[in-house]
Amino acid sequence: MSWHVLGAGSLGSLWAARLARAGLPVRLILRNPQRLAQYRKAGGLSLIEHGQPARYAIPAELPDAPGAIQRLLVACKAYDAEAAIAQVAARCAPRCEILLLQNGLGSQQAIAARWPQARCIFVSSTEGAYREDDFRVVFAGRGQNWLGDPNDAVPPAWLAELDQAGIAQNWSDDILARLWRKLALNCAINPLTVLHDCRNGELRQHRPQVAALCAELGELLAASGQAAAAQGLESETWRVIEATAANYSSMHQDVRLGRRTEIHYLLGHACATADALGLRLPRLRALHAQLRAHLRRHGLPED
Ligand code: NAD
Ligand code: KPL
Repeated sequence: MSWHVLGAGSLGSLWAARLARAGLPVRLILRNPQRLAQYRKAGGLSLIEHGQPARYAIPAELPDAPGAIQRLLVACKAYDAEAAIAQVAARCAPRCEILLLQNGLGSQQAIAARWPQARCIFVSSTEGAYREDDFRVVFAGRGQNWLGDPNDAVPPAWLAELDQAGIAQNWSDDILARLWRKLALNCAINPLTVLHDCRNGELRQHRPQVAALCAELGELLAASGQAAAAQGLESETWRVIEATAANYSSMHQDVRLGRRTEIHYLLGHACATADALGLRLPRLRALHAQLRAHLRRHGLPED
């Protein structure tokens, strides 16, 4: 059974290259004929590991190509994922499996609700990759991929293919807790690095602000039925800040490069959930408003 990879950006290329390297059947789905022509000209996907590039001539096709899709890995940004799946939905087999690599929360639930016949598997990844150029991706940080299905605890048999491909994986019986925890960490760190225009480690100078946000995020997690994900949130936030002290957060990098952020699926999702639960959380809401104003001033979408 083929892996169809929708979105040949950083993470999509990282997954596709490793699957192909292990001899597993993979096909890339590119968004339009121009991208397909550029890909063919590049001669395949290049993955750079430890400074060494290797090229993989993975077959690529357009969304409306013939052939049923049984297993779809969606590696678009959260704001593009649903529309991208809609372009291939007619090709999806009745019990198609859709792996969703998006950060934050909200896009996964919208997709699962729109295609209830598919099995949607949510993925929380701590791996790091970035695009050096079109179809040239650097594997920048080893990590873990947590996979889970909120509606079905039985792991799929093909997890063994990920092991075969050297893709670090763990099946989670509570993937929503993992995604909520990562969302909370991202909400406590990323917006402040944008507003203070600083590296993660420089948040040490804003300790009370980080602490106050962690307290409200903990309250939100507990009220959302994620009490376990709320445990020790502030100490883990500081651990992550120390471990990534020299780095700029992904949101900081997006803003600096003039790219749309995933704010809607991070702080936006946190504030929308707080609204639905009738929670006040004034610091989180103020942070959301400040970040939106900052994005507006930089000519970037506010959601
Ligand atoms: P990216 O921008 O590098 O790649 C997204 C790709 O999707 C782009 O190539 C884009 O052209 C493509 N795309 C968008 N719409 C499409 C469509 N309709 N049809 C086909 N292709 C389409 O993004 P990324 O960094 O790989 O991130 C993907 C997701 O993974 C995000 O939610 C991100 O937060 C998450 N994530 C990324 C990393 C990382 O290190 N890059 C780590 C953890 C999580
Ligand atoms: O995931 C991150 C990001 O930059 O998006 C970390 C390093 C955890 C900071 O929130």
